[in-house]
Amino acid sequence: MIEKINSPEDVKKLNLQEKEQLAEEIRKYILEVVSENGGHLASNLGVVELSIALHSVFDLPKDKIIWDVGHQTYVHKIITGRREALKTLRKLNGIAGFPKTNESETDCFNTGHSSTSISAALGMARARDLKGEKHSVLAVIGDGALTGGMALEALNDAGYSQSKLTVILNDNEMSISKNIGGLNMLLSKLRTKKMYTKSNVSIKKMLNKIPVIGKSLVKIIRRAKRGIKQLIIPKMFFEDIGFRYLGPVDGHNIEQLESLLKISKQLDGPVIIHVLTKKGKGYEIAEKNPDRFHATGPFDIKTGKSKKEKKPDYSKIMGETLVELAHENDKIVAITASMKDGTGLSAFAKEFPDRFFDIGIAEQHALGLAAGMAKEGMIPVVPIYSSFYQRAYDQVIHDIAMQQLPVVMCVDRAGIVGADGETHQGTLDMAFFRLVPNVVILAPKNFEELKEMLEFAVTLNKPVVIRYPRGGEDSYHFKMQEKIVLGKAEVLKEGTDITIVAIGKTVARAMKIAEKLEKEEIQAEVINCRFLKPLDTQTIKESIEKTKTVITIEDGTSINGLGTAVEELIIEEKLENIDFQKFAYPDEFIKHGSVEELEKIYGLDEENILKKAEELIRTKCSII
Ligand SMILES: Cc1ncc(C[n+]2csc(CCOP(=O)(O)OP(=O)(O)O)c2C)c(N)n1
Repeated sequence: MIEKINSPEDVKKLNLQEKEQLAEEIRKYILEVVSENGGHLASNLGVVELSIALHSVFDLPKDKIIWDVGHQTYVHKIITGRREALKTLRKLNGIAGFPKTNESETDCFNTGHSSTSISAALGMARARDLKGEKHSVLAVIGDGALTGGMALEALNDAGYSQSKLTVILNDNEMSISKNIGGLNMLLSKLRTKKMYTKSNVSIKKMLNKIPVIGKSLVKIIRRAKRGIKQLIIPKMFFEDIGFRYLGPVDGHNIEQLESLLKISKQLDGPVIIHVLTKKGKGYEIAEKNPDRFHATGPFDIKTGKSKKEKKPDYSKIMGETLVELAHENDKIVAITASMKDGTGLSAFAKEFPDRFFDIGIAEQHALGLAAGMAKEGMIPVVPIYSSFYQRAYDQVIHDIAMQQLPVVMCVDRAGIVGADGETHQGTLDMAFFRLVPNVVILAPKNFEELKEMLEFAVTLNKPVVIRYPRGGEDSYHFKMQEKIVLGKAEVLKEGTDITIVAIGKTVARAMKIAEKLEKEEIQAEVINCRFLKPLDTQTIKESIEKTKTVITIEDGTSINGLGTAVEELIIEEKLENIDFQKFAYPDEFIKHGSVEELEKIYGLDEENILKKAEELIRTKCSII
């Protein structure tokens, strides 16, 4: 069946039984691809029937479907002509793990970060109305993503607007871990309502409730069985804020789903369809461990075991260190925006349940909450992925930095993250944090330094950022480790020919390059910057004055990072006749691919930097 599906039209032609068979085949195929390439498994297995039903009822690209987060679009990609391409999922030059408007006209809006879909859908609905067009606009949003402030802001506006749009609430009771919060309590009440079935809709009540009735709706209702008793529209929350609530409906029953989708198509005004799904559906191992299979690397289908050996990573080291520090200091609390496992906080949550707060996918609130707790004497540690810190920028500025509150902002997944691509690359954080007054910015060269930086940060009594990358430390063995002193860099190797200033994970690369240069009798001085802010201008200046040649290496954008800081220093200190080269990512969004591939493409690999450093020295010598 799946081999015959090259477009949504092919799905529309199938009868119910064939669609059910297709669902099973799609599941098997996704399992095969994700077990090879890695990716978001459980969420995709949960939306197979929903995606088939959506493509059966709506016509893309005329109708618009915006997928919140967008990690659950593999089924949609298969149906919309990308079945074979899915084998290249998340690979360099392959298809992306998220919707991309440049990949297909059926991907109408790029997503990757949570809780944006209802705003964008309402925007499209309003534009449609202003242009006098007639088509459907839908947002598919998970119960996790609904905890994000932006989704709630959009619901508030959409309910009041009375614009025609449909919100599909894909409720699987899970964010990455178990979903939490007051809204989850509301949803669990709604879940216990009698499920929608085609046959329990009362025609009479339906006709009274629905303001606009299209001919096709009348047909659907005529087809509904006799003896229909109940229309399930609980008068709760969603109805009160202006939505028509339909459901709950079994998200694995294509017939029921199509029936409700067709009804929503006929309704004017905002509609919310409450769809109940099971994360990981159809693959028992994922059904039992939906959090582990939310996003996974390659794994063995039979056992579910990861194909790669699990090594310690920066997140784990941060989490373990925090547990140790929290034993000594009862003021330390940890806050996560729905990323307990990803940020290494699971152990902390177990050890200190009263000092651990999972606050939903709500980075802004996480930082606001941290500010409040810090004001009252606590020391909040808030690990959030670099690209999600973008959400909370004003909270960093307005709530934390301006009041100089001692919040420790751990920026996880800083730098290039790889396969998740442009929405998830953490290349901007150094640039945007550096702009903020009062904030101290650190980056460790290895695990040991991360531990010491965290220990330093929780006693500093200032807003602190510690950024560290995804994955493990470099295999380079550092022979020394100086104590962390505010604003002091660490000179790891002395030299007279070239200064290499590096930060975070790039320090190991700088050392390897310096050792190779040494073999050519070029003496490099390597400075582990440690603090992007306050920068150790004294140490860097003295080194540049000595070598007259400097390169900077950083895993962030070339704008307003380490390179910019050193450039400013050269100008401000009026250092003359300096050869300077910056190694950083360009001013663009970096697509998906492995970290190694992307580093090579953008010239941050050891080989390229070494070559460029040699060229710099050679030109300098030839001039002399
Ligand atoms: C702003 C932001 N913060 C965190 C994440 C990481 N994240 C990706 S999916 C997800 C959980 C989404 O849960 P839900 O919306 O219920 O979808 P499900 O995976 O359960 O289908 C989270 C926290 C993100 N994508 N964006």
